[in-house]
Amino acid sequence: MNILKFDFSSHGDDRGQLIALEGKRDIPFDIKRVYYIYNTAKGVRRGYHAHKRLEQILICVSGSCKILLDNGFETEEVLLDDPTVGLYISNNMWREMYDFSSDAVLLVLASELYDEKDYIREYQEFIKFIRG
Ligand code: T46
Repeated sequence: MNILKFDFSSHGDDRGQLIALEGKRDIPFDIKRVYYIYNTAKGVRRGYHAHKRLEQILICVSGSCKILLDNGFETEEVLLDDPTVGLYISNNMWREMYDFSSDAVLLVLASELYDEKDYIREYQEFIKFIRG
């Protein structure tokens, strides 16, 4: 599977690091929504859905977690453990997030406002949607 990751440049000095992300410059879409996942209990696995339209960038800004990507034909596991790296997730991609470290903060930049109708939450429905 073709995994698209973005390497963000960090403005570092003796005070520490700062990363700024601008829609359509540092990432390929306008940012309409930001959310973050934190305080994830040990052993939790979440996600289990795909989106019909939504595109997102996932950045583990603290700690680490793993992402399973499934395009309906192939799967790939991606480790996110670096705040300078963003994982692009296109529409029509099943995702699961797991192995969160206790300090993990998963920041998500989204191309659309929240819309429950955009979710495909049943795996078999996803496979039908992809394969026609
Ligand atoms: C995704 C992965 C990476 C809202 O009210 N607004 C929002 O913008 C979001 C994202 C969620 N919610 C509500 C809906 C649920 O009642 O927050 C609750 C938890 O959402 P969900 O169970 O969908 O969380 P995850 O971790 O399974 O999935 C989330 C995103 O929903 C999803 O788009 O790609 O993170």
